[in-house]
Amino acid sequence: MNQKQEIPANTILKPSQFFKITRGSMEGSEVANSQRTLGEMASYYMDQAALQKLDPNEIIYRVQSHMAVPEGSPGGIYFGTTFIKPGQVGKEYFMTKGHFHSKPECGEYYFCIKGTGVLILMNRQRVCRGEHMASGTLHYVPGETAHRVANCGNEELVFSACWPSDAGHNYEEIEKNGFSSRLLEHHGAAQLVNG
Ligand code: S6P
Ligand code: ZN
Repeated sequence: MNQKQEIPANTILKPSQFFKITRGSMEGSEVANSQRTLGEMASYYMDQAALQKLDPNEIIYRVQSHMAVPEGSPGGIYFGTTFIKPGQVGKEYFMTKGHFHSKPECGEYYFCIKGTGVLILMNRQRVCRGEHMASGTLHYVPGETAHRVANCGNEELVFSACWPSDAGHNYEEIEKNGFSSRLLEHHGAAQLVNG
């Protein structure tokens, strides 16, 4: 949490937080870091035999975020960058867990810094669609829509996001029921496939 000191009128402050536009990385005392290993996401992948052959300690993605107000505060917005490694579990590309928002009507912006991937969106009727991500693509995630990103390229996929500070994360629903489609490699190309 940020303890903001009172700033005298007309002060022009030096910037204290940084966003490296070409890399997507964030720097500053208020930047928080988190990561997800393959082991933590074991149940999310389809091919459990392929999963057993991989290192459960491998970090699949990491997230940097700047949350200027306490989590859950109405009216604020958060900013973050996600870095997903390239790779597959069998035919399934490395991906984020994915979630609905706890306040389900909250939307979110995603924009891609580098790499290639697919933003997978699933509505409340469990119908999925995908949007290609590449450097410069901008994506609006509507409310009531689960969102997950899979990296189908050969390099790290980096994207940034902006979301309401009271959106929250409902991971339980995806943990329990998954997405209705998966991003799988088929003859070298990425395809969204039911299942
Ligand atoms: C937050 C936003 C992203 C994700 C991040 C990791 O609302 O959608 O910052 O948190 O991409 O994905 P996940 O599904 O593990 O939170
Ligand atoms: Zn979100």
